[in-house]
Amino acid sequence: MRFDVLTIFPAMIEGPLSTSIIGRARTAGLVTIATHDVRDYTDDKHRRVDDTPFGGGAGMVMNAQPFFATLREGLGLNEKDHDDAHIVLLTPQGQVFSQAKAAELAGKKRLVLLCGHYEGIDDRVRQTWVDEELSIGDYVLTGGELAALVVIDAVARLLPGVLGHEASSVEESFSDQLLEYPQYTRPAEFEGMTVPDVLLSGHHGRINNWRRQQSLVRTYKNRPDLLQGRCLSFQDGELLRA
Ligand code: 6GU
Repeated sequence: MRFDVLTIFPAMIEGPLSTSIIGRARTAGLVTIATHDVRDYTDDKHRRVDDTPFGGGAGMVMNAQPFFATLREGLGLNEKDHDDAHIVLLTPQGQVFSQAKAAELAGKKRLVLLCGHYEGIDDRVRQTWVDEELSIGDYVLTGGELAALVVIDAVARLLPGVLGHEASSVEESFSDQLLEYPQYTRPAEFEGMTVPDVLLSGHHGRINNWRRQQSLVRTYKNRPDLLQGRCLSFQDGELLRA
Protein backbone atom coordinates (compact mmCIF):
# COMPACT_ATOMS: atom_id res chain seq x y z
CA MET A 1 0.00 0.00 0.00
CA ARG A 2 1.14 3.54 -0.72
CA PHE A 3 0.70 6.61 1.49
CA ASP A 4 1.39 10.19 0.33
CA VAL A 5 1.40 12.95 2.94
CA LEU A 6 1.08 16.64 1.98
CA THR A 7 2.46 18.91 4.70
CA ILE A 8 4.55 22.00 5.40
CA PHE A 9 6.41 20.01 8.09
CA PRO A 10 7.68 16.78 6.47
CA ALA A 11 10.09 16.24 9.40
CA MET A 12 7.08 15.70 11.69
CA ILE A 13 6.08 12.74 9.51
CA GLU A 14 9.38 11.18 8.47
CA GLY A 15 11.05 10.60 11.84
CA PRO A 16 8.27 8.64 13.51
CA LEU A 17 7.54 6.57 10.39
CA SER A 18 11.20 5.55 9.99
CA THR A 19 11.16 3.89 13.43
CA SER A 20 9.93 0.62 14.91
CA ILE A 21 7.33 -1.53 13.13
CA ILE A 22 6.38 0.96 10.42
CA GLY A 23 10.05 1.70 9.67
CA ARG A 24 10.69 -2.04 9.28
CA ALA A 25 7.60 -2.45 7.07
CA ARG A 26 8.92 0.31 4.78
CA THR A 27 12.38 -1.28 4.57
CA ALA A 28 10.72 -4.61 3.76
CA GLY A 29 8.75 -2.93 0.95
CA LEU A 30 5.37 -3.74 2.54
CA VAL A 31 4.34 -0.06 2.55
CA THR A 32 5.55 3.00 0.66
CA ILE A 33 5.28 6.34 2.44
CA ALA A 34 6.17 9.58 0.63
CA THR A 35 6.02 13.05 2.16
CA HIS A 36 5.54 16.10 -0.04
CA ASP A 37 6.40 19.59 1.20
CA VAL A 38 3.63 21.77 -0.22
CA ARG A 39 5.91 24.80 0.18
CA ASP A 40 8.01 23.37 -2.69
CA TYR A 41 5.00 23.88 -4.99
CA THR A 42 4.02 27.45 -4.09
CA ASP A 43 4.05 29.96 -6.95
CA ASP A 44 4.64 32.81 -4.47
CA LYS A 45 8.08 34.45 -4.77
CA HIS A 46 8.41 34.48 -0.98
CA ARG A 47 7.27 30.82 -0.77
CA ARG A 48 4.27 31.83 1.30
CA VAL A 49 1.63 29.15 1.80
CA ASP A 50 -0.97 31.11 3.82
CA ASP A 51 -2.90 34.38 3.89
CA THR A 52 -5.50 36.24 5.97
CA PRO A 53 -9.10 34.96 5.90
CA PHE A 54 -11.68 36.61 3.61
CA GLY A 55 -14.40 38.04 5.86
CA GLY A 56 -11.88 38.79 8.60
CA GLY A 57 -11.12 36.95 11.80
CA ALA A 58 -8.13 35.63 13.66
CA GLY A 59 -5.36 33.49 12.23
CA MET A 60 -4.27 32.52 8.76
CA VAL A 61 -5.70 30.23 6.09
CA MET A 62 -3.54 27.96 3.93
CA ASN A 63 -3.69 28.83 0.24
CA ALA A 64 -5.33 26.43 -2.21
CA GLN A 65 -2.64 26.81 -4.89
CA PRO A 66 0.25 24.88 -3.22
CA PHE A 67 -2.09 21.92 -2.50
CA PHE A 68 -3.47 21.89 -6.07
CA ALA A 69 0.06 22.01 -7.50
CA THR A 70 1.41 19.29 -5.19
CA LEU A 71 -1.49 16.96 -6.05
CA ARG A 72 -1.12 17.59 -9.80
CA GLU A 73 2.63 17.92 -10.26
CA GLY A 74 4.01 16.07 -7.24
CA LEU A 75 1.58 13.15 -7.25
CA GLY A 76 0.42 13.24 -10.89
CA LEU A 77 -3.24 13.29 -9.87
CA ASN A 78 -6.19 14.74 -11.76
CA GLU A 79 -9.12 16.24 -9.84
CA LYS A 80 -11.67 14.69 -12.23
CA ASP A 81 -10.26 11.17 -12.02
CA HIS A 82 -8.24 9.87 -9.10
CA ASP A 83 -9.99 6.54 -8.54
CA ASP A 84 -6.82 4.74 -7.49
CA ALA A 85 -6.07 7.39 -4.81
CA HIS A 86 -8.33 7.94 -1.81
CA ILE A 87 -7.81 11.54 -0.66
CA VAL A 88 -8.28 12.28 3.05
CA LEU A 89 -8.25 15.71 4.70
CA LEU A 90 -7.17 15.67 8.36
CA THR A 91 -9.31 18.22 10.16
CA PRO A 92 -11.14 18.58 13.49
CA GLN A 93 -14.28 19.05 11.32
CA GLY A 94 -14.03 15.45 10.03
CA GLN A 95 -15.70 12.24 11.13
CA VAL A 96 -13.96 10.64 14.09
CA PHE A 97 -11.42 7.99 13.06
CA SER A 98 -12.06 4.48 14.42
CA GLN A 99 -10.81 0.89 14.16
CA ALA A 100 -13.60 0.21 11.64
CA LYS A 101 -12.38 3.14 9.51
CA ALA A 102 -8.78 1.89 9.76
CA ALA A 103 -9.91 -1.52 8.46
CA GLU A 104 -11.82 0.13 5.60
CA LEU A 105 -8.83 2.29 4.60
CA ALA A 106 -6.51 -0.76 4.74
CA GLY A 107 -8.40 -1.99 1.67
CA LYS A 108 -7.32 1.01 -0.46
CA LYS A 109 -4.39 0.89 -2.89
CA ARG A 110 -3.25 4.44 -2.23
CA LEU A 111 -4.09 6.91 0.55
CA VAL A 112 -3.30 10.62 0.17
CA LEU A 113 -3.35 12.57 3.44
CA LEU A 114 -3.68 16.37 3.47
CA CYS A 115 -2.43 18.12 6.62
CA GLY A 116 -3.69 21.59 7.40
CA HIS A 117 -2.30 24.22 9.76
CA TYR A 118 -3.38 27.54 11.22
CA GLU A 119 -7.14 28.09 10.81
CA GLY A 120 -7.33 25.43 8.10
CA ILE A 121 -7.05 25.15 4.33
CA ASP A 122 -8.94 27.19 1.72
CA ASP A 123 -12.16 25.19 1.33
CA ARG A 124 -11.72 24.91 -2.45
CA VAL A 125 -9.11 22.20 -1.78
CA ARG A 126 -11.77 20.12 0.03
CA GLN A 127 -14.41 20.85 -2.62
CA THR A 128 -12.13 19.85 -5.50
CA TRP A 129 -10.11 16.93 -4.21
CA VAL A 130 -11.21 15.46 -0.92
CA ASP A 131 -12.99 12.08 -0.71
CA GLU A 132 -13.26 12.06 3.07
CA GLU A 133 -12.50 14.28 6.11
CA LEU A 134 -11.17 12.64 9.28
CA SER A 135 -10.49 13.84 12.84
CA ILE A 136 -8.70 11.72 15.46
CA GLY A 137 -10.82 12.98 18.37
CA ASP A 138 -12.51 15.88 20.04
CA TYR A 139 -9.55 18.10 20.89
CA VAL A 140 -7.59 20.58 18.80
CA LEU A 141 -4.04 19.96 17.54
CA THR A 142 -1.75 22.57 15.97
CA GLY A 143 -1.90 20.74 12.65
CA GLY A 144 -2.95 17.58 10.86
CA GLU A 145 0.48 15.88 10.98
CA LEU A 146 -0.01 14.00 14.26
CA ALA A 147 -3.43 12.91 13.01
CA ALA A 148 -1.88 11.66 9.74
CA LEU A 149 0.65 9.63 11.77
CA VAL A 150 -2.17 8.08 13.79
CA VAL A 151 -4.08 7.11 10.64
CA ILE A 152 -1.00 5.69 8.88
CA ASP A 153 0.04 3.66 11.93
CA ALA A 154 -3.44 2.25 12.55
CA VAL A 155 -3.92 1.34 8.85
CA ALA A 156 -0.40 0.00 8.15
CA ARG A 157 -0.44 -2.42 11.08
CA LEU A 158 -3.46 -4.14 9.51
CA LEU A 159 -1.61 -4.87 6.24
CA PRO A 160 -0.34 -8.42 5.62
CA GLY A 161 3.15 -8.99 7.04
CA VAL A 162 3.47 -5.69 8.92
CA LEU A 163 3.02 -7.25 12.36
CA GLY A 164 5.26 -10.27 12.79
CA HIS A 165 2.55 -12.32 14.47
CA GLU A 166 -0.52 -12.50 12.20
CA ALA A 167 -3.03 -13.09 15.02
CA SER A 168 -2.06 -10.05 17.07
CA SER A 169 -3.75 -7.43 14.87
CA VAL A 170 -7.18 -9.06 15.19
CA GLU A 171 -7.06 -10.41 18.75
CA GLU A 172 -6.82 -6.97 20.31
CA SER A 173 -9.01 -4.29 21.81
CA PHE A 174 -11.95 -3.21 19.67
CA SER A 175 -11.95 -6.29 17.46
CA ASP A 176 -14.87 -7.41 19.63
CA GLN A 177 -15.47 -3.94 21.14
CA LEU A 178 -13.99 -4.82 24.54
CA LEU A 179 -10.84 -3.52 26.20
CA GLU A 180 -7.84 -5.83 26.58
CA TYR A 181 -7.28 -7.87 29.73
CA PRO A 182 -4.15 -7.22 31.90
CA GLN A 183 -0.89 -8.88 30.86
CA TYR A 184 2.05 -10.05 32.98
CA THR A 185 5.48 -11.50 32.23
CA ARG A 186 8.44 -12.76 34.32
CA PRO A 187 9.23 -12.56 37.16
CA ALA A 188 6.17 -14.04 38.92
CA GLU A 189 6.94 -11.79 41.89
CA PHE A 190 8.23 -8.21 41.47
CA GLU A 191 8.80 -5.87 44.42
CA GLY A 192 6.39 -7.96 46.46
CA MET A 193 3.64 -7.89 43.80
CA THR A 194 2.48 -11.20 42.46
CA VAL A 195 0.80 -12.40 39.26
CA PRO A 196 -2.78 -13.75 39.48
CA ASP A 197 -2.53 -17.48 40.32
CA VAL A 198 -4.82 -18.52 37.47
CA LEU A 199 -2.25 -17.33 34.88
CA LEU A 200 0.36 -19.69 36.36
CA SER A 201 -2.07 -22.62 36.59
CA GLY A 202 -1.71 -23.88 33.03
CA HIS A 203 -5.50 -24.33 32.95
CA HIS A 204 -6.43 -22.74 29.63
CA GLY A 205 -10.19 -22.82 30.16
CA ARG A 206 -9.87 -20.92 33.45
CA ILE A 207 -7.31 -18.52 31.95
CA ASN A 208 -9.67 -17.65 29.09
CA ASN A 209 -12.57 -17.12 31.51
CA TRP A 210 -10.43 -14.89 33.75
CA ARG A 211 -9.27 -12.83 30.75
CA ARG A 212 -12.80 -12.44 29.43
CA GLN A 213 -13.94 -11.32 32.89
CA GLN A 214 -11.11 -8.78 33.16
CA SER A 215 -11.98 -7.41 29.70
CA LEU A 216 -15.63 -7.02 30.66
CA VAL A 217 -14.87 -5.36 34.03
CA ARG A 218 -12.32 -2.97 32.50
CA THR A 219 -14.72 -2.01 29.74
CA TYR A 220 -17.55 -1.50 32.23
CA LYS A 221 -15.37 0.73 34.45
CA ASN A 222 -13.37 2.70 31.85
CA ARG A 223 -15.52 2.67 28.70
CA PRO A 224 -19.16 2.00 29.58
CA ASP A 225 -20.07 3.68 26.26
CA LEU A 226 -18.72 0.57 24.47
CA LEU A 227 -21.30 -1.62 26.27
CA GLN A 228 -24.26 0.74 25.67
CA GLY A 229 -26.96 -0.93 23.61
CA ARG A 230 -25.02 -4.16 23.48
CA CYS A 231 -26.53 -7.48 24.52
CA LEU A 232 -24.13 -9.60 26.62
CA SER A 233 -24.27 -13.39 26.47
CA PHE A 234 -25.48 -15.24 29.58
CA GLN A 235 -21.87 -16.30 30.27
CA ASP A 236 -20.53 -12.71 29.94
CA GLY A 237 -23.29 -11.54 32.31
CA GLU A 238 -22.23 -14.16 34.86
CA LEU A 239 -18.54 -13.16 34.55
CA LEU A 240 -19.35 -9.47 35.02
CA ARG A 241 -21.46 -10.18 38.13
CA ALA A 242 -18.97 -12.62 39.72
CL1 6GU B 1 -7.19 15.83 12.03
N1 6GU B 1 -6.38 18.14 12.99
C1 6GU B 1 -6.25 19.04 13.98
N2 6GU B 1 -5.65 20.20 13.72
N3 6GU B 1 -6.69 18.83 15.22
C2 6GU B 1 -7.28 17.66 15.45
C3 6GU B 1 -7.44 16.68 14.48
C4 6GU B 1 -6.98 16.96 13.23
N4 6GU B 1 -8.07 15.62 15.03
C5 6GU B 1 -8.27 15.95 16.29
N5 6GU B 1 -7.80 17.17 16.56
